[in-house]
Amino acid sequence: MRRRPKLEFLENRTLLASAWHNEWRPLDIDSNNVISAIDALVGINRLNQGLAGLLPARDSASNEPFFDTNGDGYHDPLDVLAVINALNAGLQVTVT
Ligand SMILES: [Ca+2]
Ligand SMILES: [Ca+2]
Repeated sequence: MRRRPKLEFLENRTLLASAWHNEWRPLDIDSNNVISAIDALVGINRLNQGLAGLLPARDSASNEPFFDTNGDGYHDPLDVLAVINALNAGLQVTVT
């Protein structure tokens, strides 16, 4: 039996990855290869500017910090809390 080729449409997919998420070092907000209090501070400063919420589109050439530590597309206190919790747990990491 010979089958005729036919075109099938795939369902729409939503890309869940956030461009504001540091894929290799999620808690390294300022992307300097060290997870430190500065990462928390950078995140807190943005929240204090009233910029919490859905993150805008990010220019691929942007060198802005990776505010979205949990990769959900939003910048909110949970992103900063993840850094603070890691630091409180004694995790100050230098990534080589
Ligand atoms: Ca850092
Ligand atoms: Ca987030």
